[in-house]
Amino acid sequence: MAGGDFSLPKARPSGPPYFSRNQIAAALHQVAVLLELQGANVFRLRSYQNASRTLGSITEDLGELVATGQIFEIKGIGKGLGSAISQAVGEGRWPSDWVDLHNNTPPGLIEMLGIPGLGPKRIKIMNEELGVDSIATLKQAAEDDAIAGLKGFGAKSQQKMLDGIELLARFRARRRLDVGLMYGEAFEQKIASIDGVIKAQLAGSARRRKETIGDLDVVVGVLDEDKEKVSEAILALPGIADVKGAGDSKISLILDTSIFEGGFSVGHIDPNVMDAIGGEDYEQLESGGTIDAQVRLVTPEVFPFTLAYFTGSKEHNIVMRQRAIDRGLRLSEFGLIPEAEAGDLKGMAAAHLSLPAVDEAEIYRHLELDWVPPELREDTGEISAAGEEALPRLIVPTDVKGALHNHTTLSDGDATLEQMADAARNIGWNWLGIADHSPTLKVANGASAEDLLAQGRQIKQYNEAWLNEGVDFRLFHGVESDILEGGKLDHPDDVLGELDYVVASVHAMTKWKNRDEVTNTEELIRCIDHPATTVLGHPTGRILQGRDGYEVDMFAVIEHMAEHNEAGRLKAVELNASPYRLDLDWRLCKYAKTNNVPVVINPDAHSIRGLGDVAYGVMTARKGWLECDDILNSLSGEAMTARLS
Ligand code: DGT
Ligand code: CA
Ligand code: CA
Ligand code: ZN
Repeated sequence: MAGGDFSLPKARPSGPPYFSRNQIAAALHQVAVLLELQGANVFRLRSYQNASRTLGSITEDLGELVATGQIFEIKGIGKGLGSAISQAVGEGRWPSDWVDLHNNTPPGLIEMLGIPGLGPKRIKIMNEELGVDSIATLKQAAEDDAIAGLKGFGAKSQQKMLDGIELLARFRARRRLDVGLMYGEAFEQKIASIDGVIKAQLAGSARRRKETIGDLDVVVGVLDEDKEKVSEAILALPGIADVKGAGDSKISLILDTSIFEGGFSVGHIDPNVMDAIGGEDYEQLESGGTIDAQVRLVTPEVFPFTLAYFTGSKEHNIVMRQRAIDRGLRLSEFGLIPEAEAGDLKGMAAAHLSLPAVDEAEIYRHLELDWVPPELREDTGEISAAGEEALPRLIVPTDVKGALHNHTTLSDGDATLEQMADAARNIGWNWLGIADHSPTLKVANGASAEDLLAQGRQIKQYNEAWLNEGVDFRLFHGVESDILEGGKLDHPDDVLGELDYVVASVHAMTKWKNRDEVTNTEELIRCIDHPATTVLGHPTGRILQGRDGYEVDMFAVIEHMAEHNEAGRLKAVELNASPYRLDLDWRLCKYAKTNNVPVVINPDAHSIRGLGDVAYGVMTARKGWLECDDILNSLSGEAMTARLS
């Protein structure tokens, strides 16, 4: 519920049953919360809480329990609640006292329920004692230090509320790419399987693989005569928390986590990252989260134009439209229409005059352009490149043969060296680099020099065995060294000399964030100058939706790395593929490319599953114009051995 919608669930279009067991349980829970906000009798609200919990755990079919009257026999569901549930399930109508309760509760109080860790009891106290009646007034009261003085509150819980307000605002504004894609792809597939849908495709920033997503945009191809039927079927899909607007060709709605049949979990997160995004509060927000979605229904002839338009970006569209104007054409979401013929006709009314296009490529061809991959549509030179046959040949997932920054149980990973190697082989890689944490990073169980060297001997044995068996797979041995004061590395030179490579990364974020750009840049450059440093790990330290990176002049850093590479010394910049980081930013990938600084896409895997994050790194690298030759990951095991020696 937190961060999400707090209104009574909408009935299915047909029934009975008009509501599912989960919807009834959610409604009962809401009633309990609202009663508590209003200061109702404890026994009364407990009966709702208990009923909600009971319904959440039964395995019988609710429709049947209601139809047979067995609902009244369930422990904790008496006559009153039994009738209320029967009416809802059987007739699709909520009891009027439940509806009244929702209508009579000030929206500001409900809004505050979205703040992680804040419940109805405390909201009621703050409302009575301080007149707090919205998130805005709560924030003011906390900043005025008025809450700390309330009985049972204190300075700590006051601060926690301020943090919660900030977290909620950030969370509501945009979502990370991985989360947006999970919702988007689930929704796209559900729509695609509806009878009458010719094609459904995710557009907008999700299709462009931006690092964060504002809302989802889906374009649906459907014949005119099927529009109504399809639109009704979309509104009846599971996972729709609310409908903001539904017209003939446009639907705006809110999706929630019930769209995921297997449930929704955030998976394993590096504790360091977890901290930055709000810890348990974040998990709570995410599991009760929602995302907005806009659906456009269009006929198949118009589909490519609508898809191109809603893929954006707005900036890309503006340049495209101008290019059309220069050729006497009018480009819109409905078509590419000769100006001379269009006259006063606008929108769909002019669609029949459009030049034909079976796909997006044909639209680009009409404008004398190559098809531009969606990731590049940000108006950063892609349109002129498309006019000169100069678009990059972007990398694809299968170009990745290995990655350099991965952890094992030697530091803070979940999987052993052997398990990680097996997993890498299973996904078709030819090599894997192991870079566990260095001793200074105690929170991540940084390994001692002794343990590190022992890991190296084990790696050597594995490599010899694979060589003898004729298996084309090898491990490289590195370390993720913390960058210490003065840009120093975290092991003596003789230990570093035993390794294949070093990933140098900043972990003392507080110190680096409190320092100026010039000093930080100098420190990074000093560390890069260390002969043992091979890769600069998560170069800015940013956590998406969590914290900004430290101040640093990445242009200067990349230029400095370029000098090393020119002199034949390998200095690569990491594109950390964790969807929480995606650091190097795609906007800087192109800069690395033009400076001939190799990029290495690294999952920073702390588990077998973590290796899969490389997919997000590939998306971001594509967005940053990277080709096979620009990344180290595309090298064969043999070529990688040569690059590292
Ligand atoms: P988001 O949702 O903030 O992550 O970013 P987008 O790019 O998905 O933006 P959104 O959802 O507002 O609109 C989807 C696309 O529709 C956008 O990328 C381009 C197109 N579009 C929306 N508004 C305009 C506009 O005013 N002019 C033009 N040329 N295109 C627009
Ligand atoms: Ca969007
Ligand atoms: Ca949108
Ligand atoms: Zn790491």
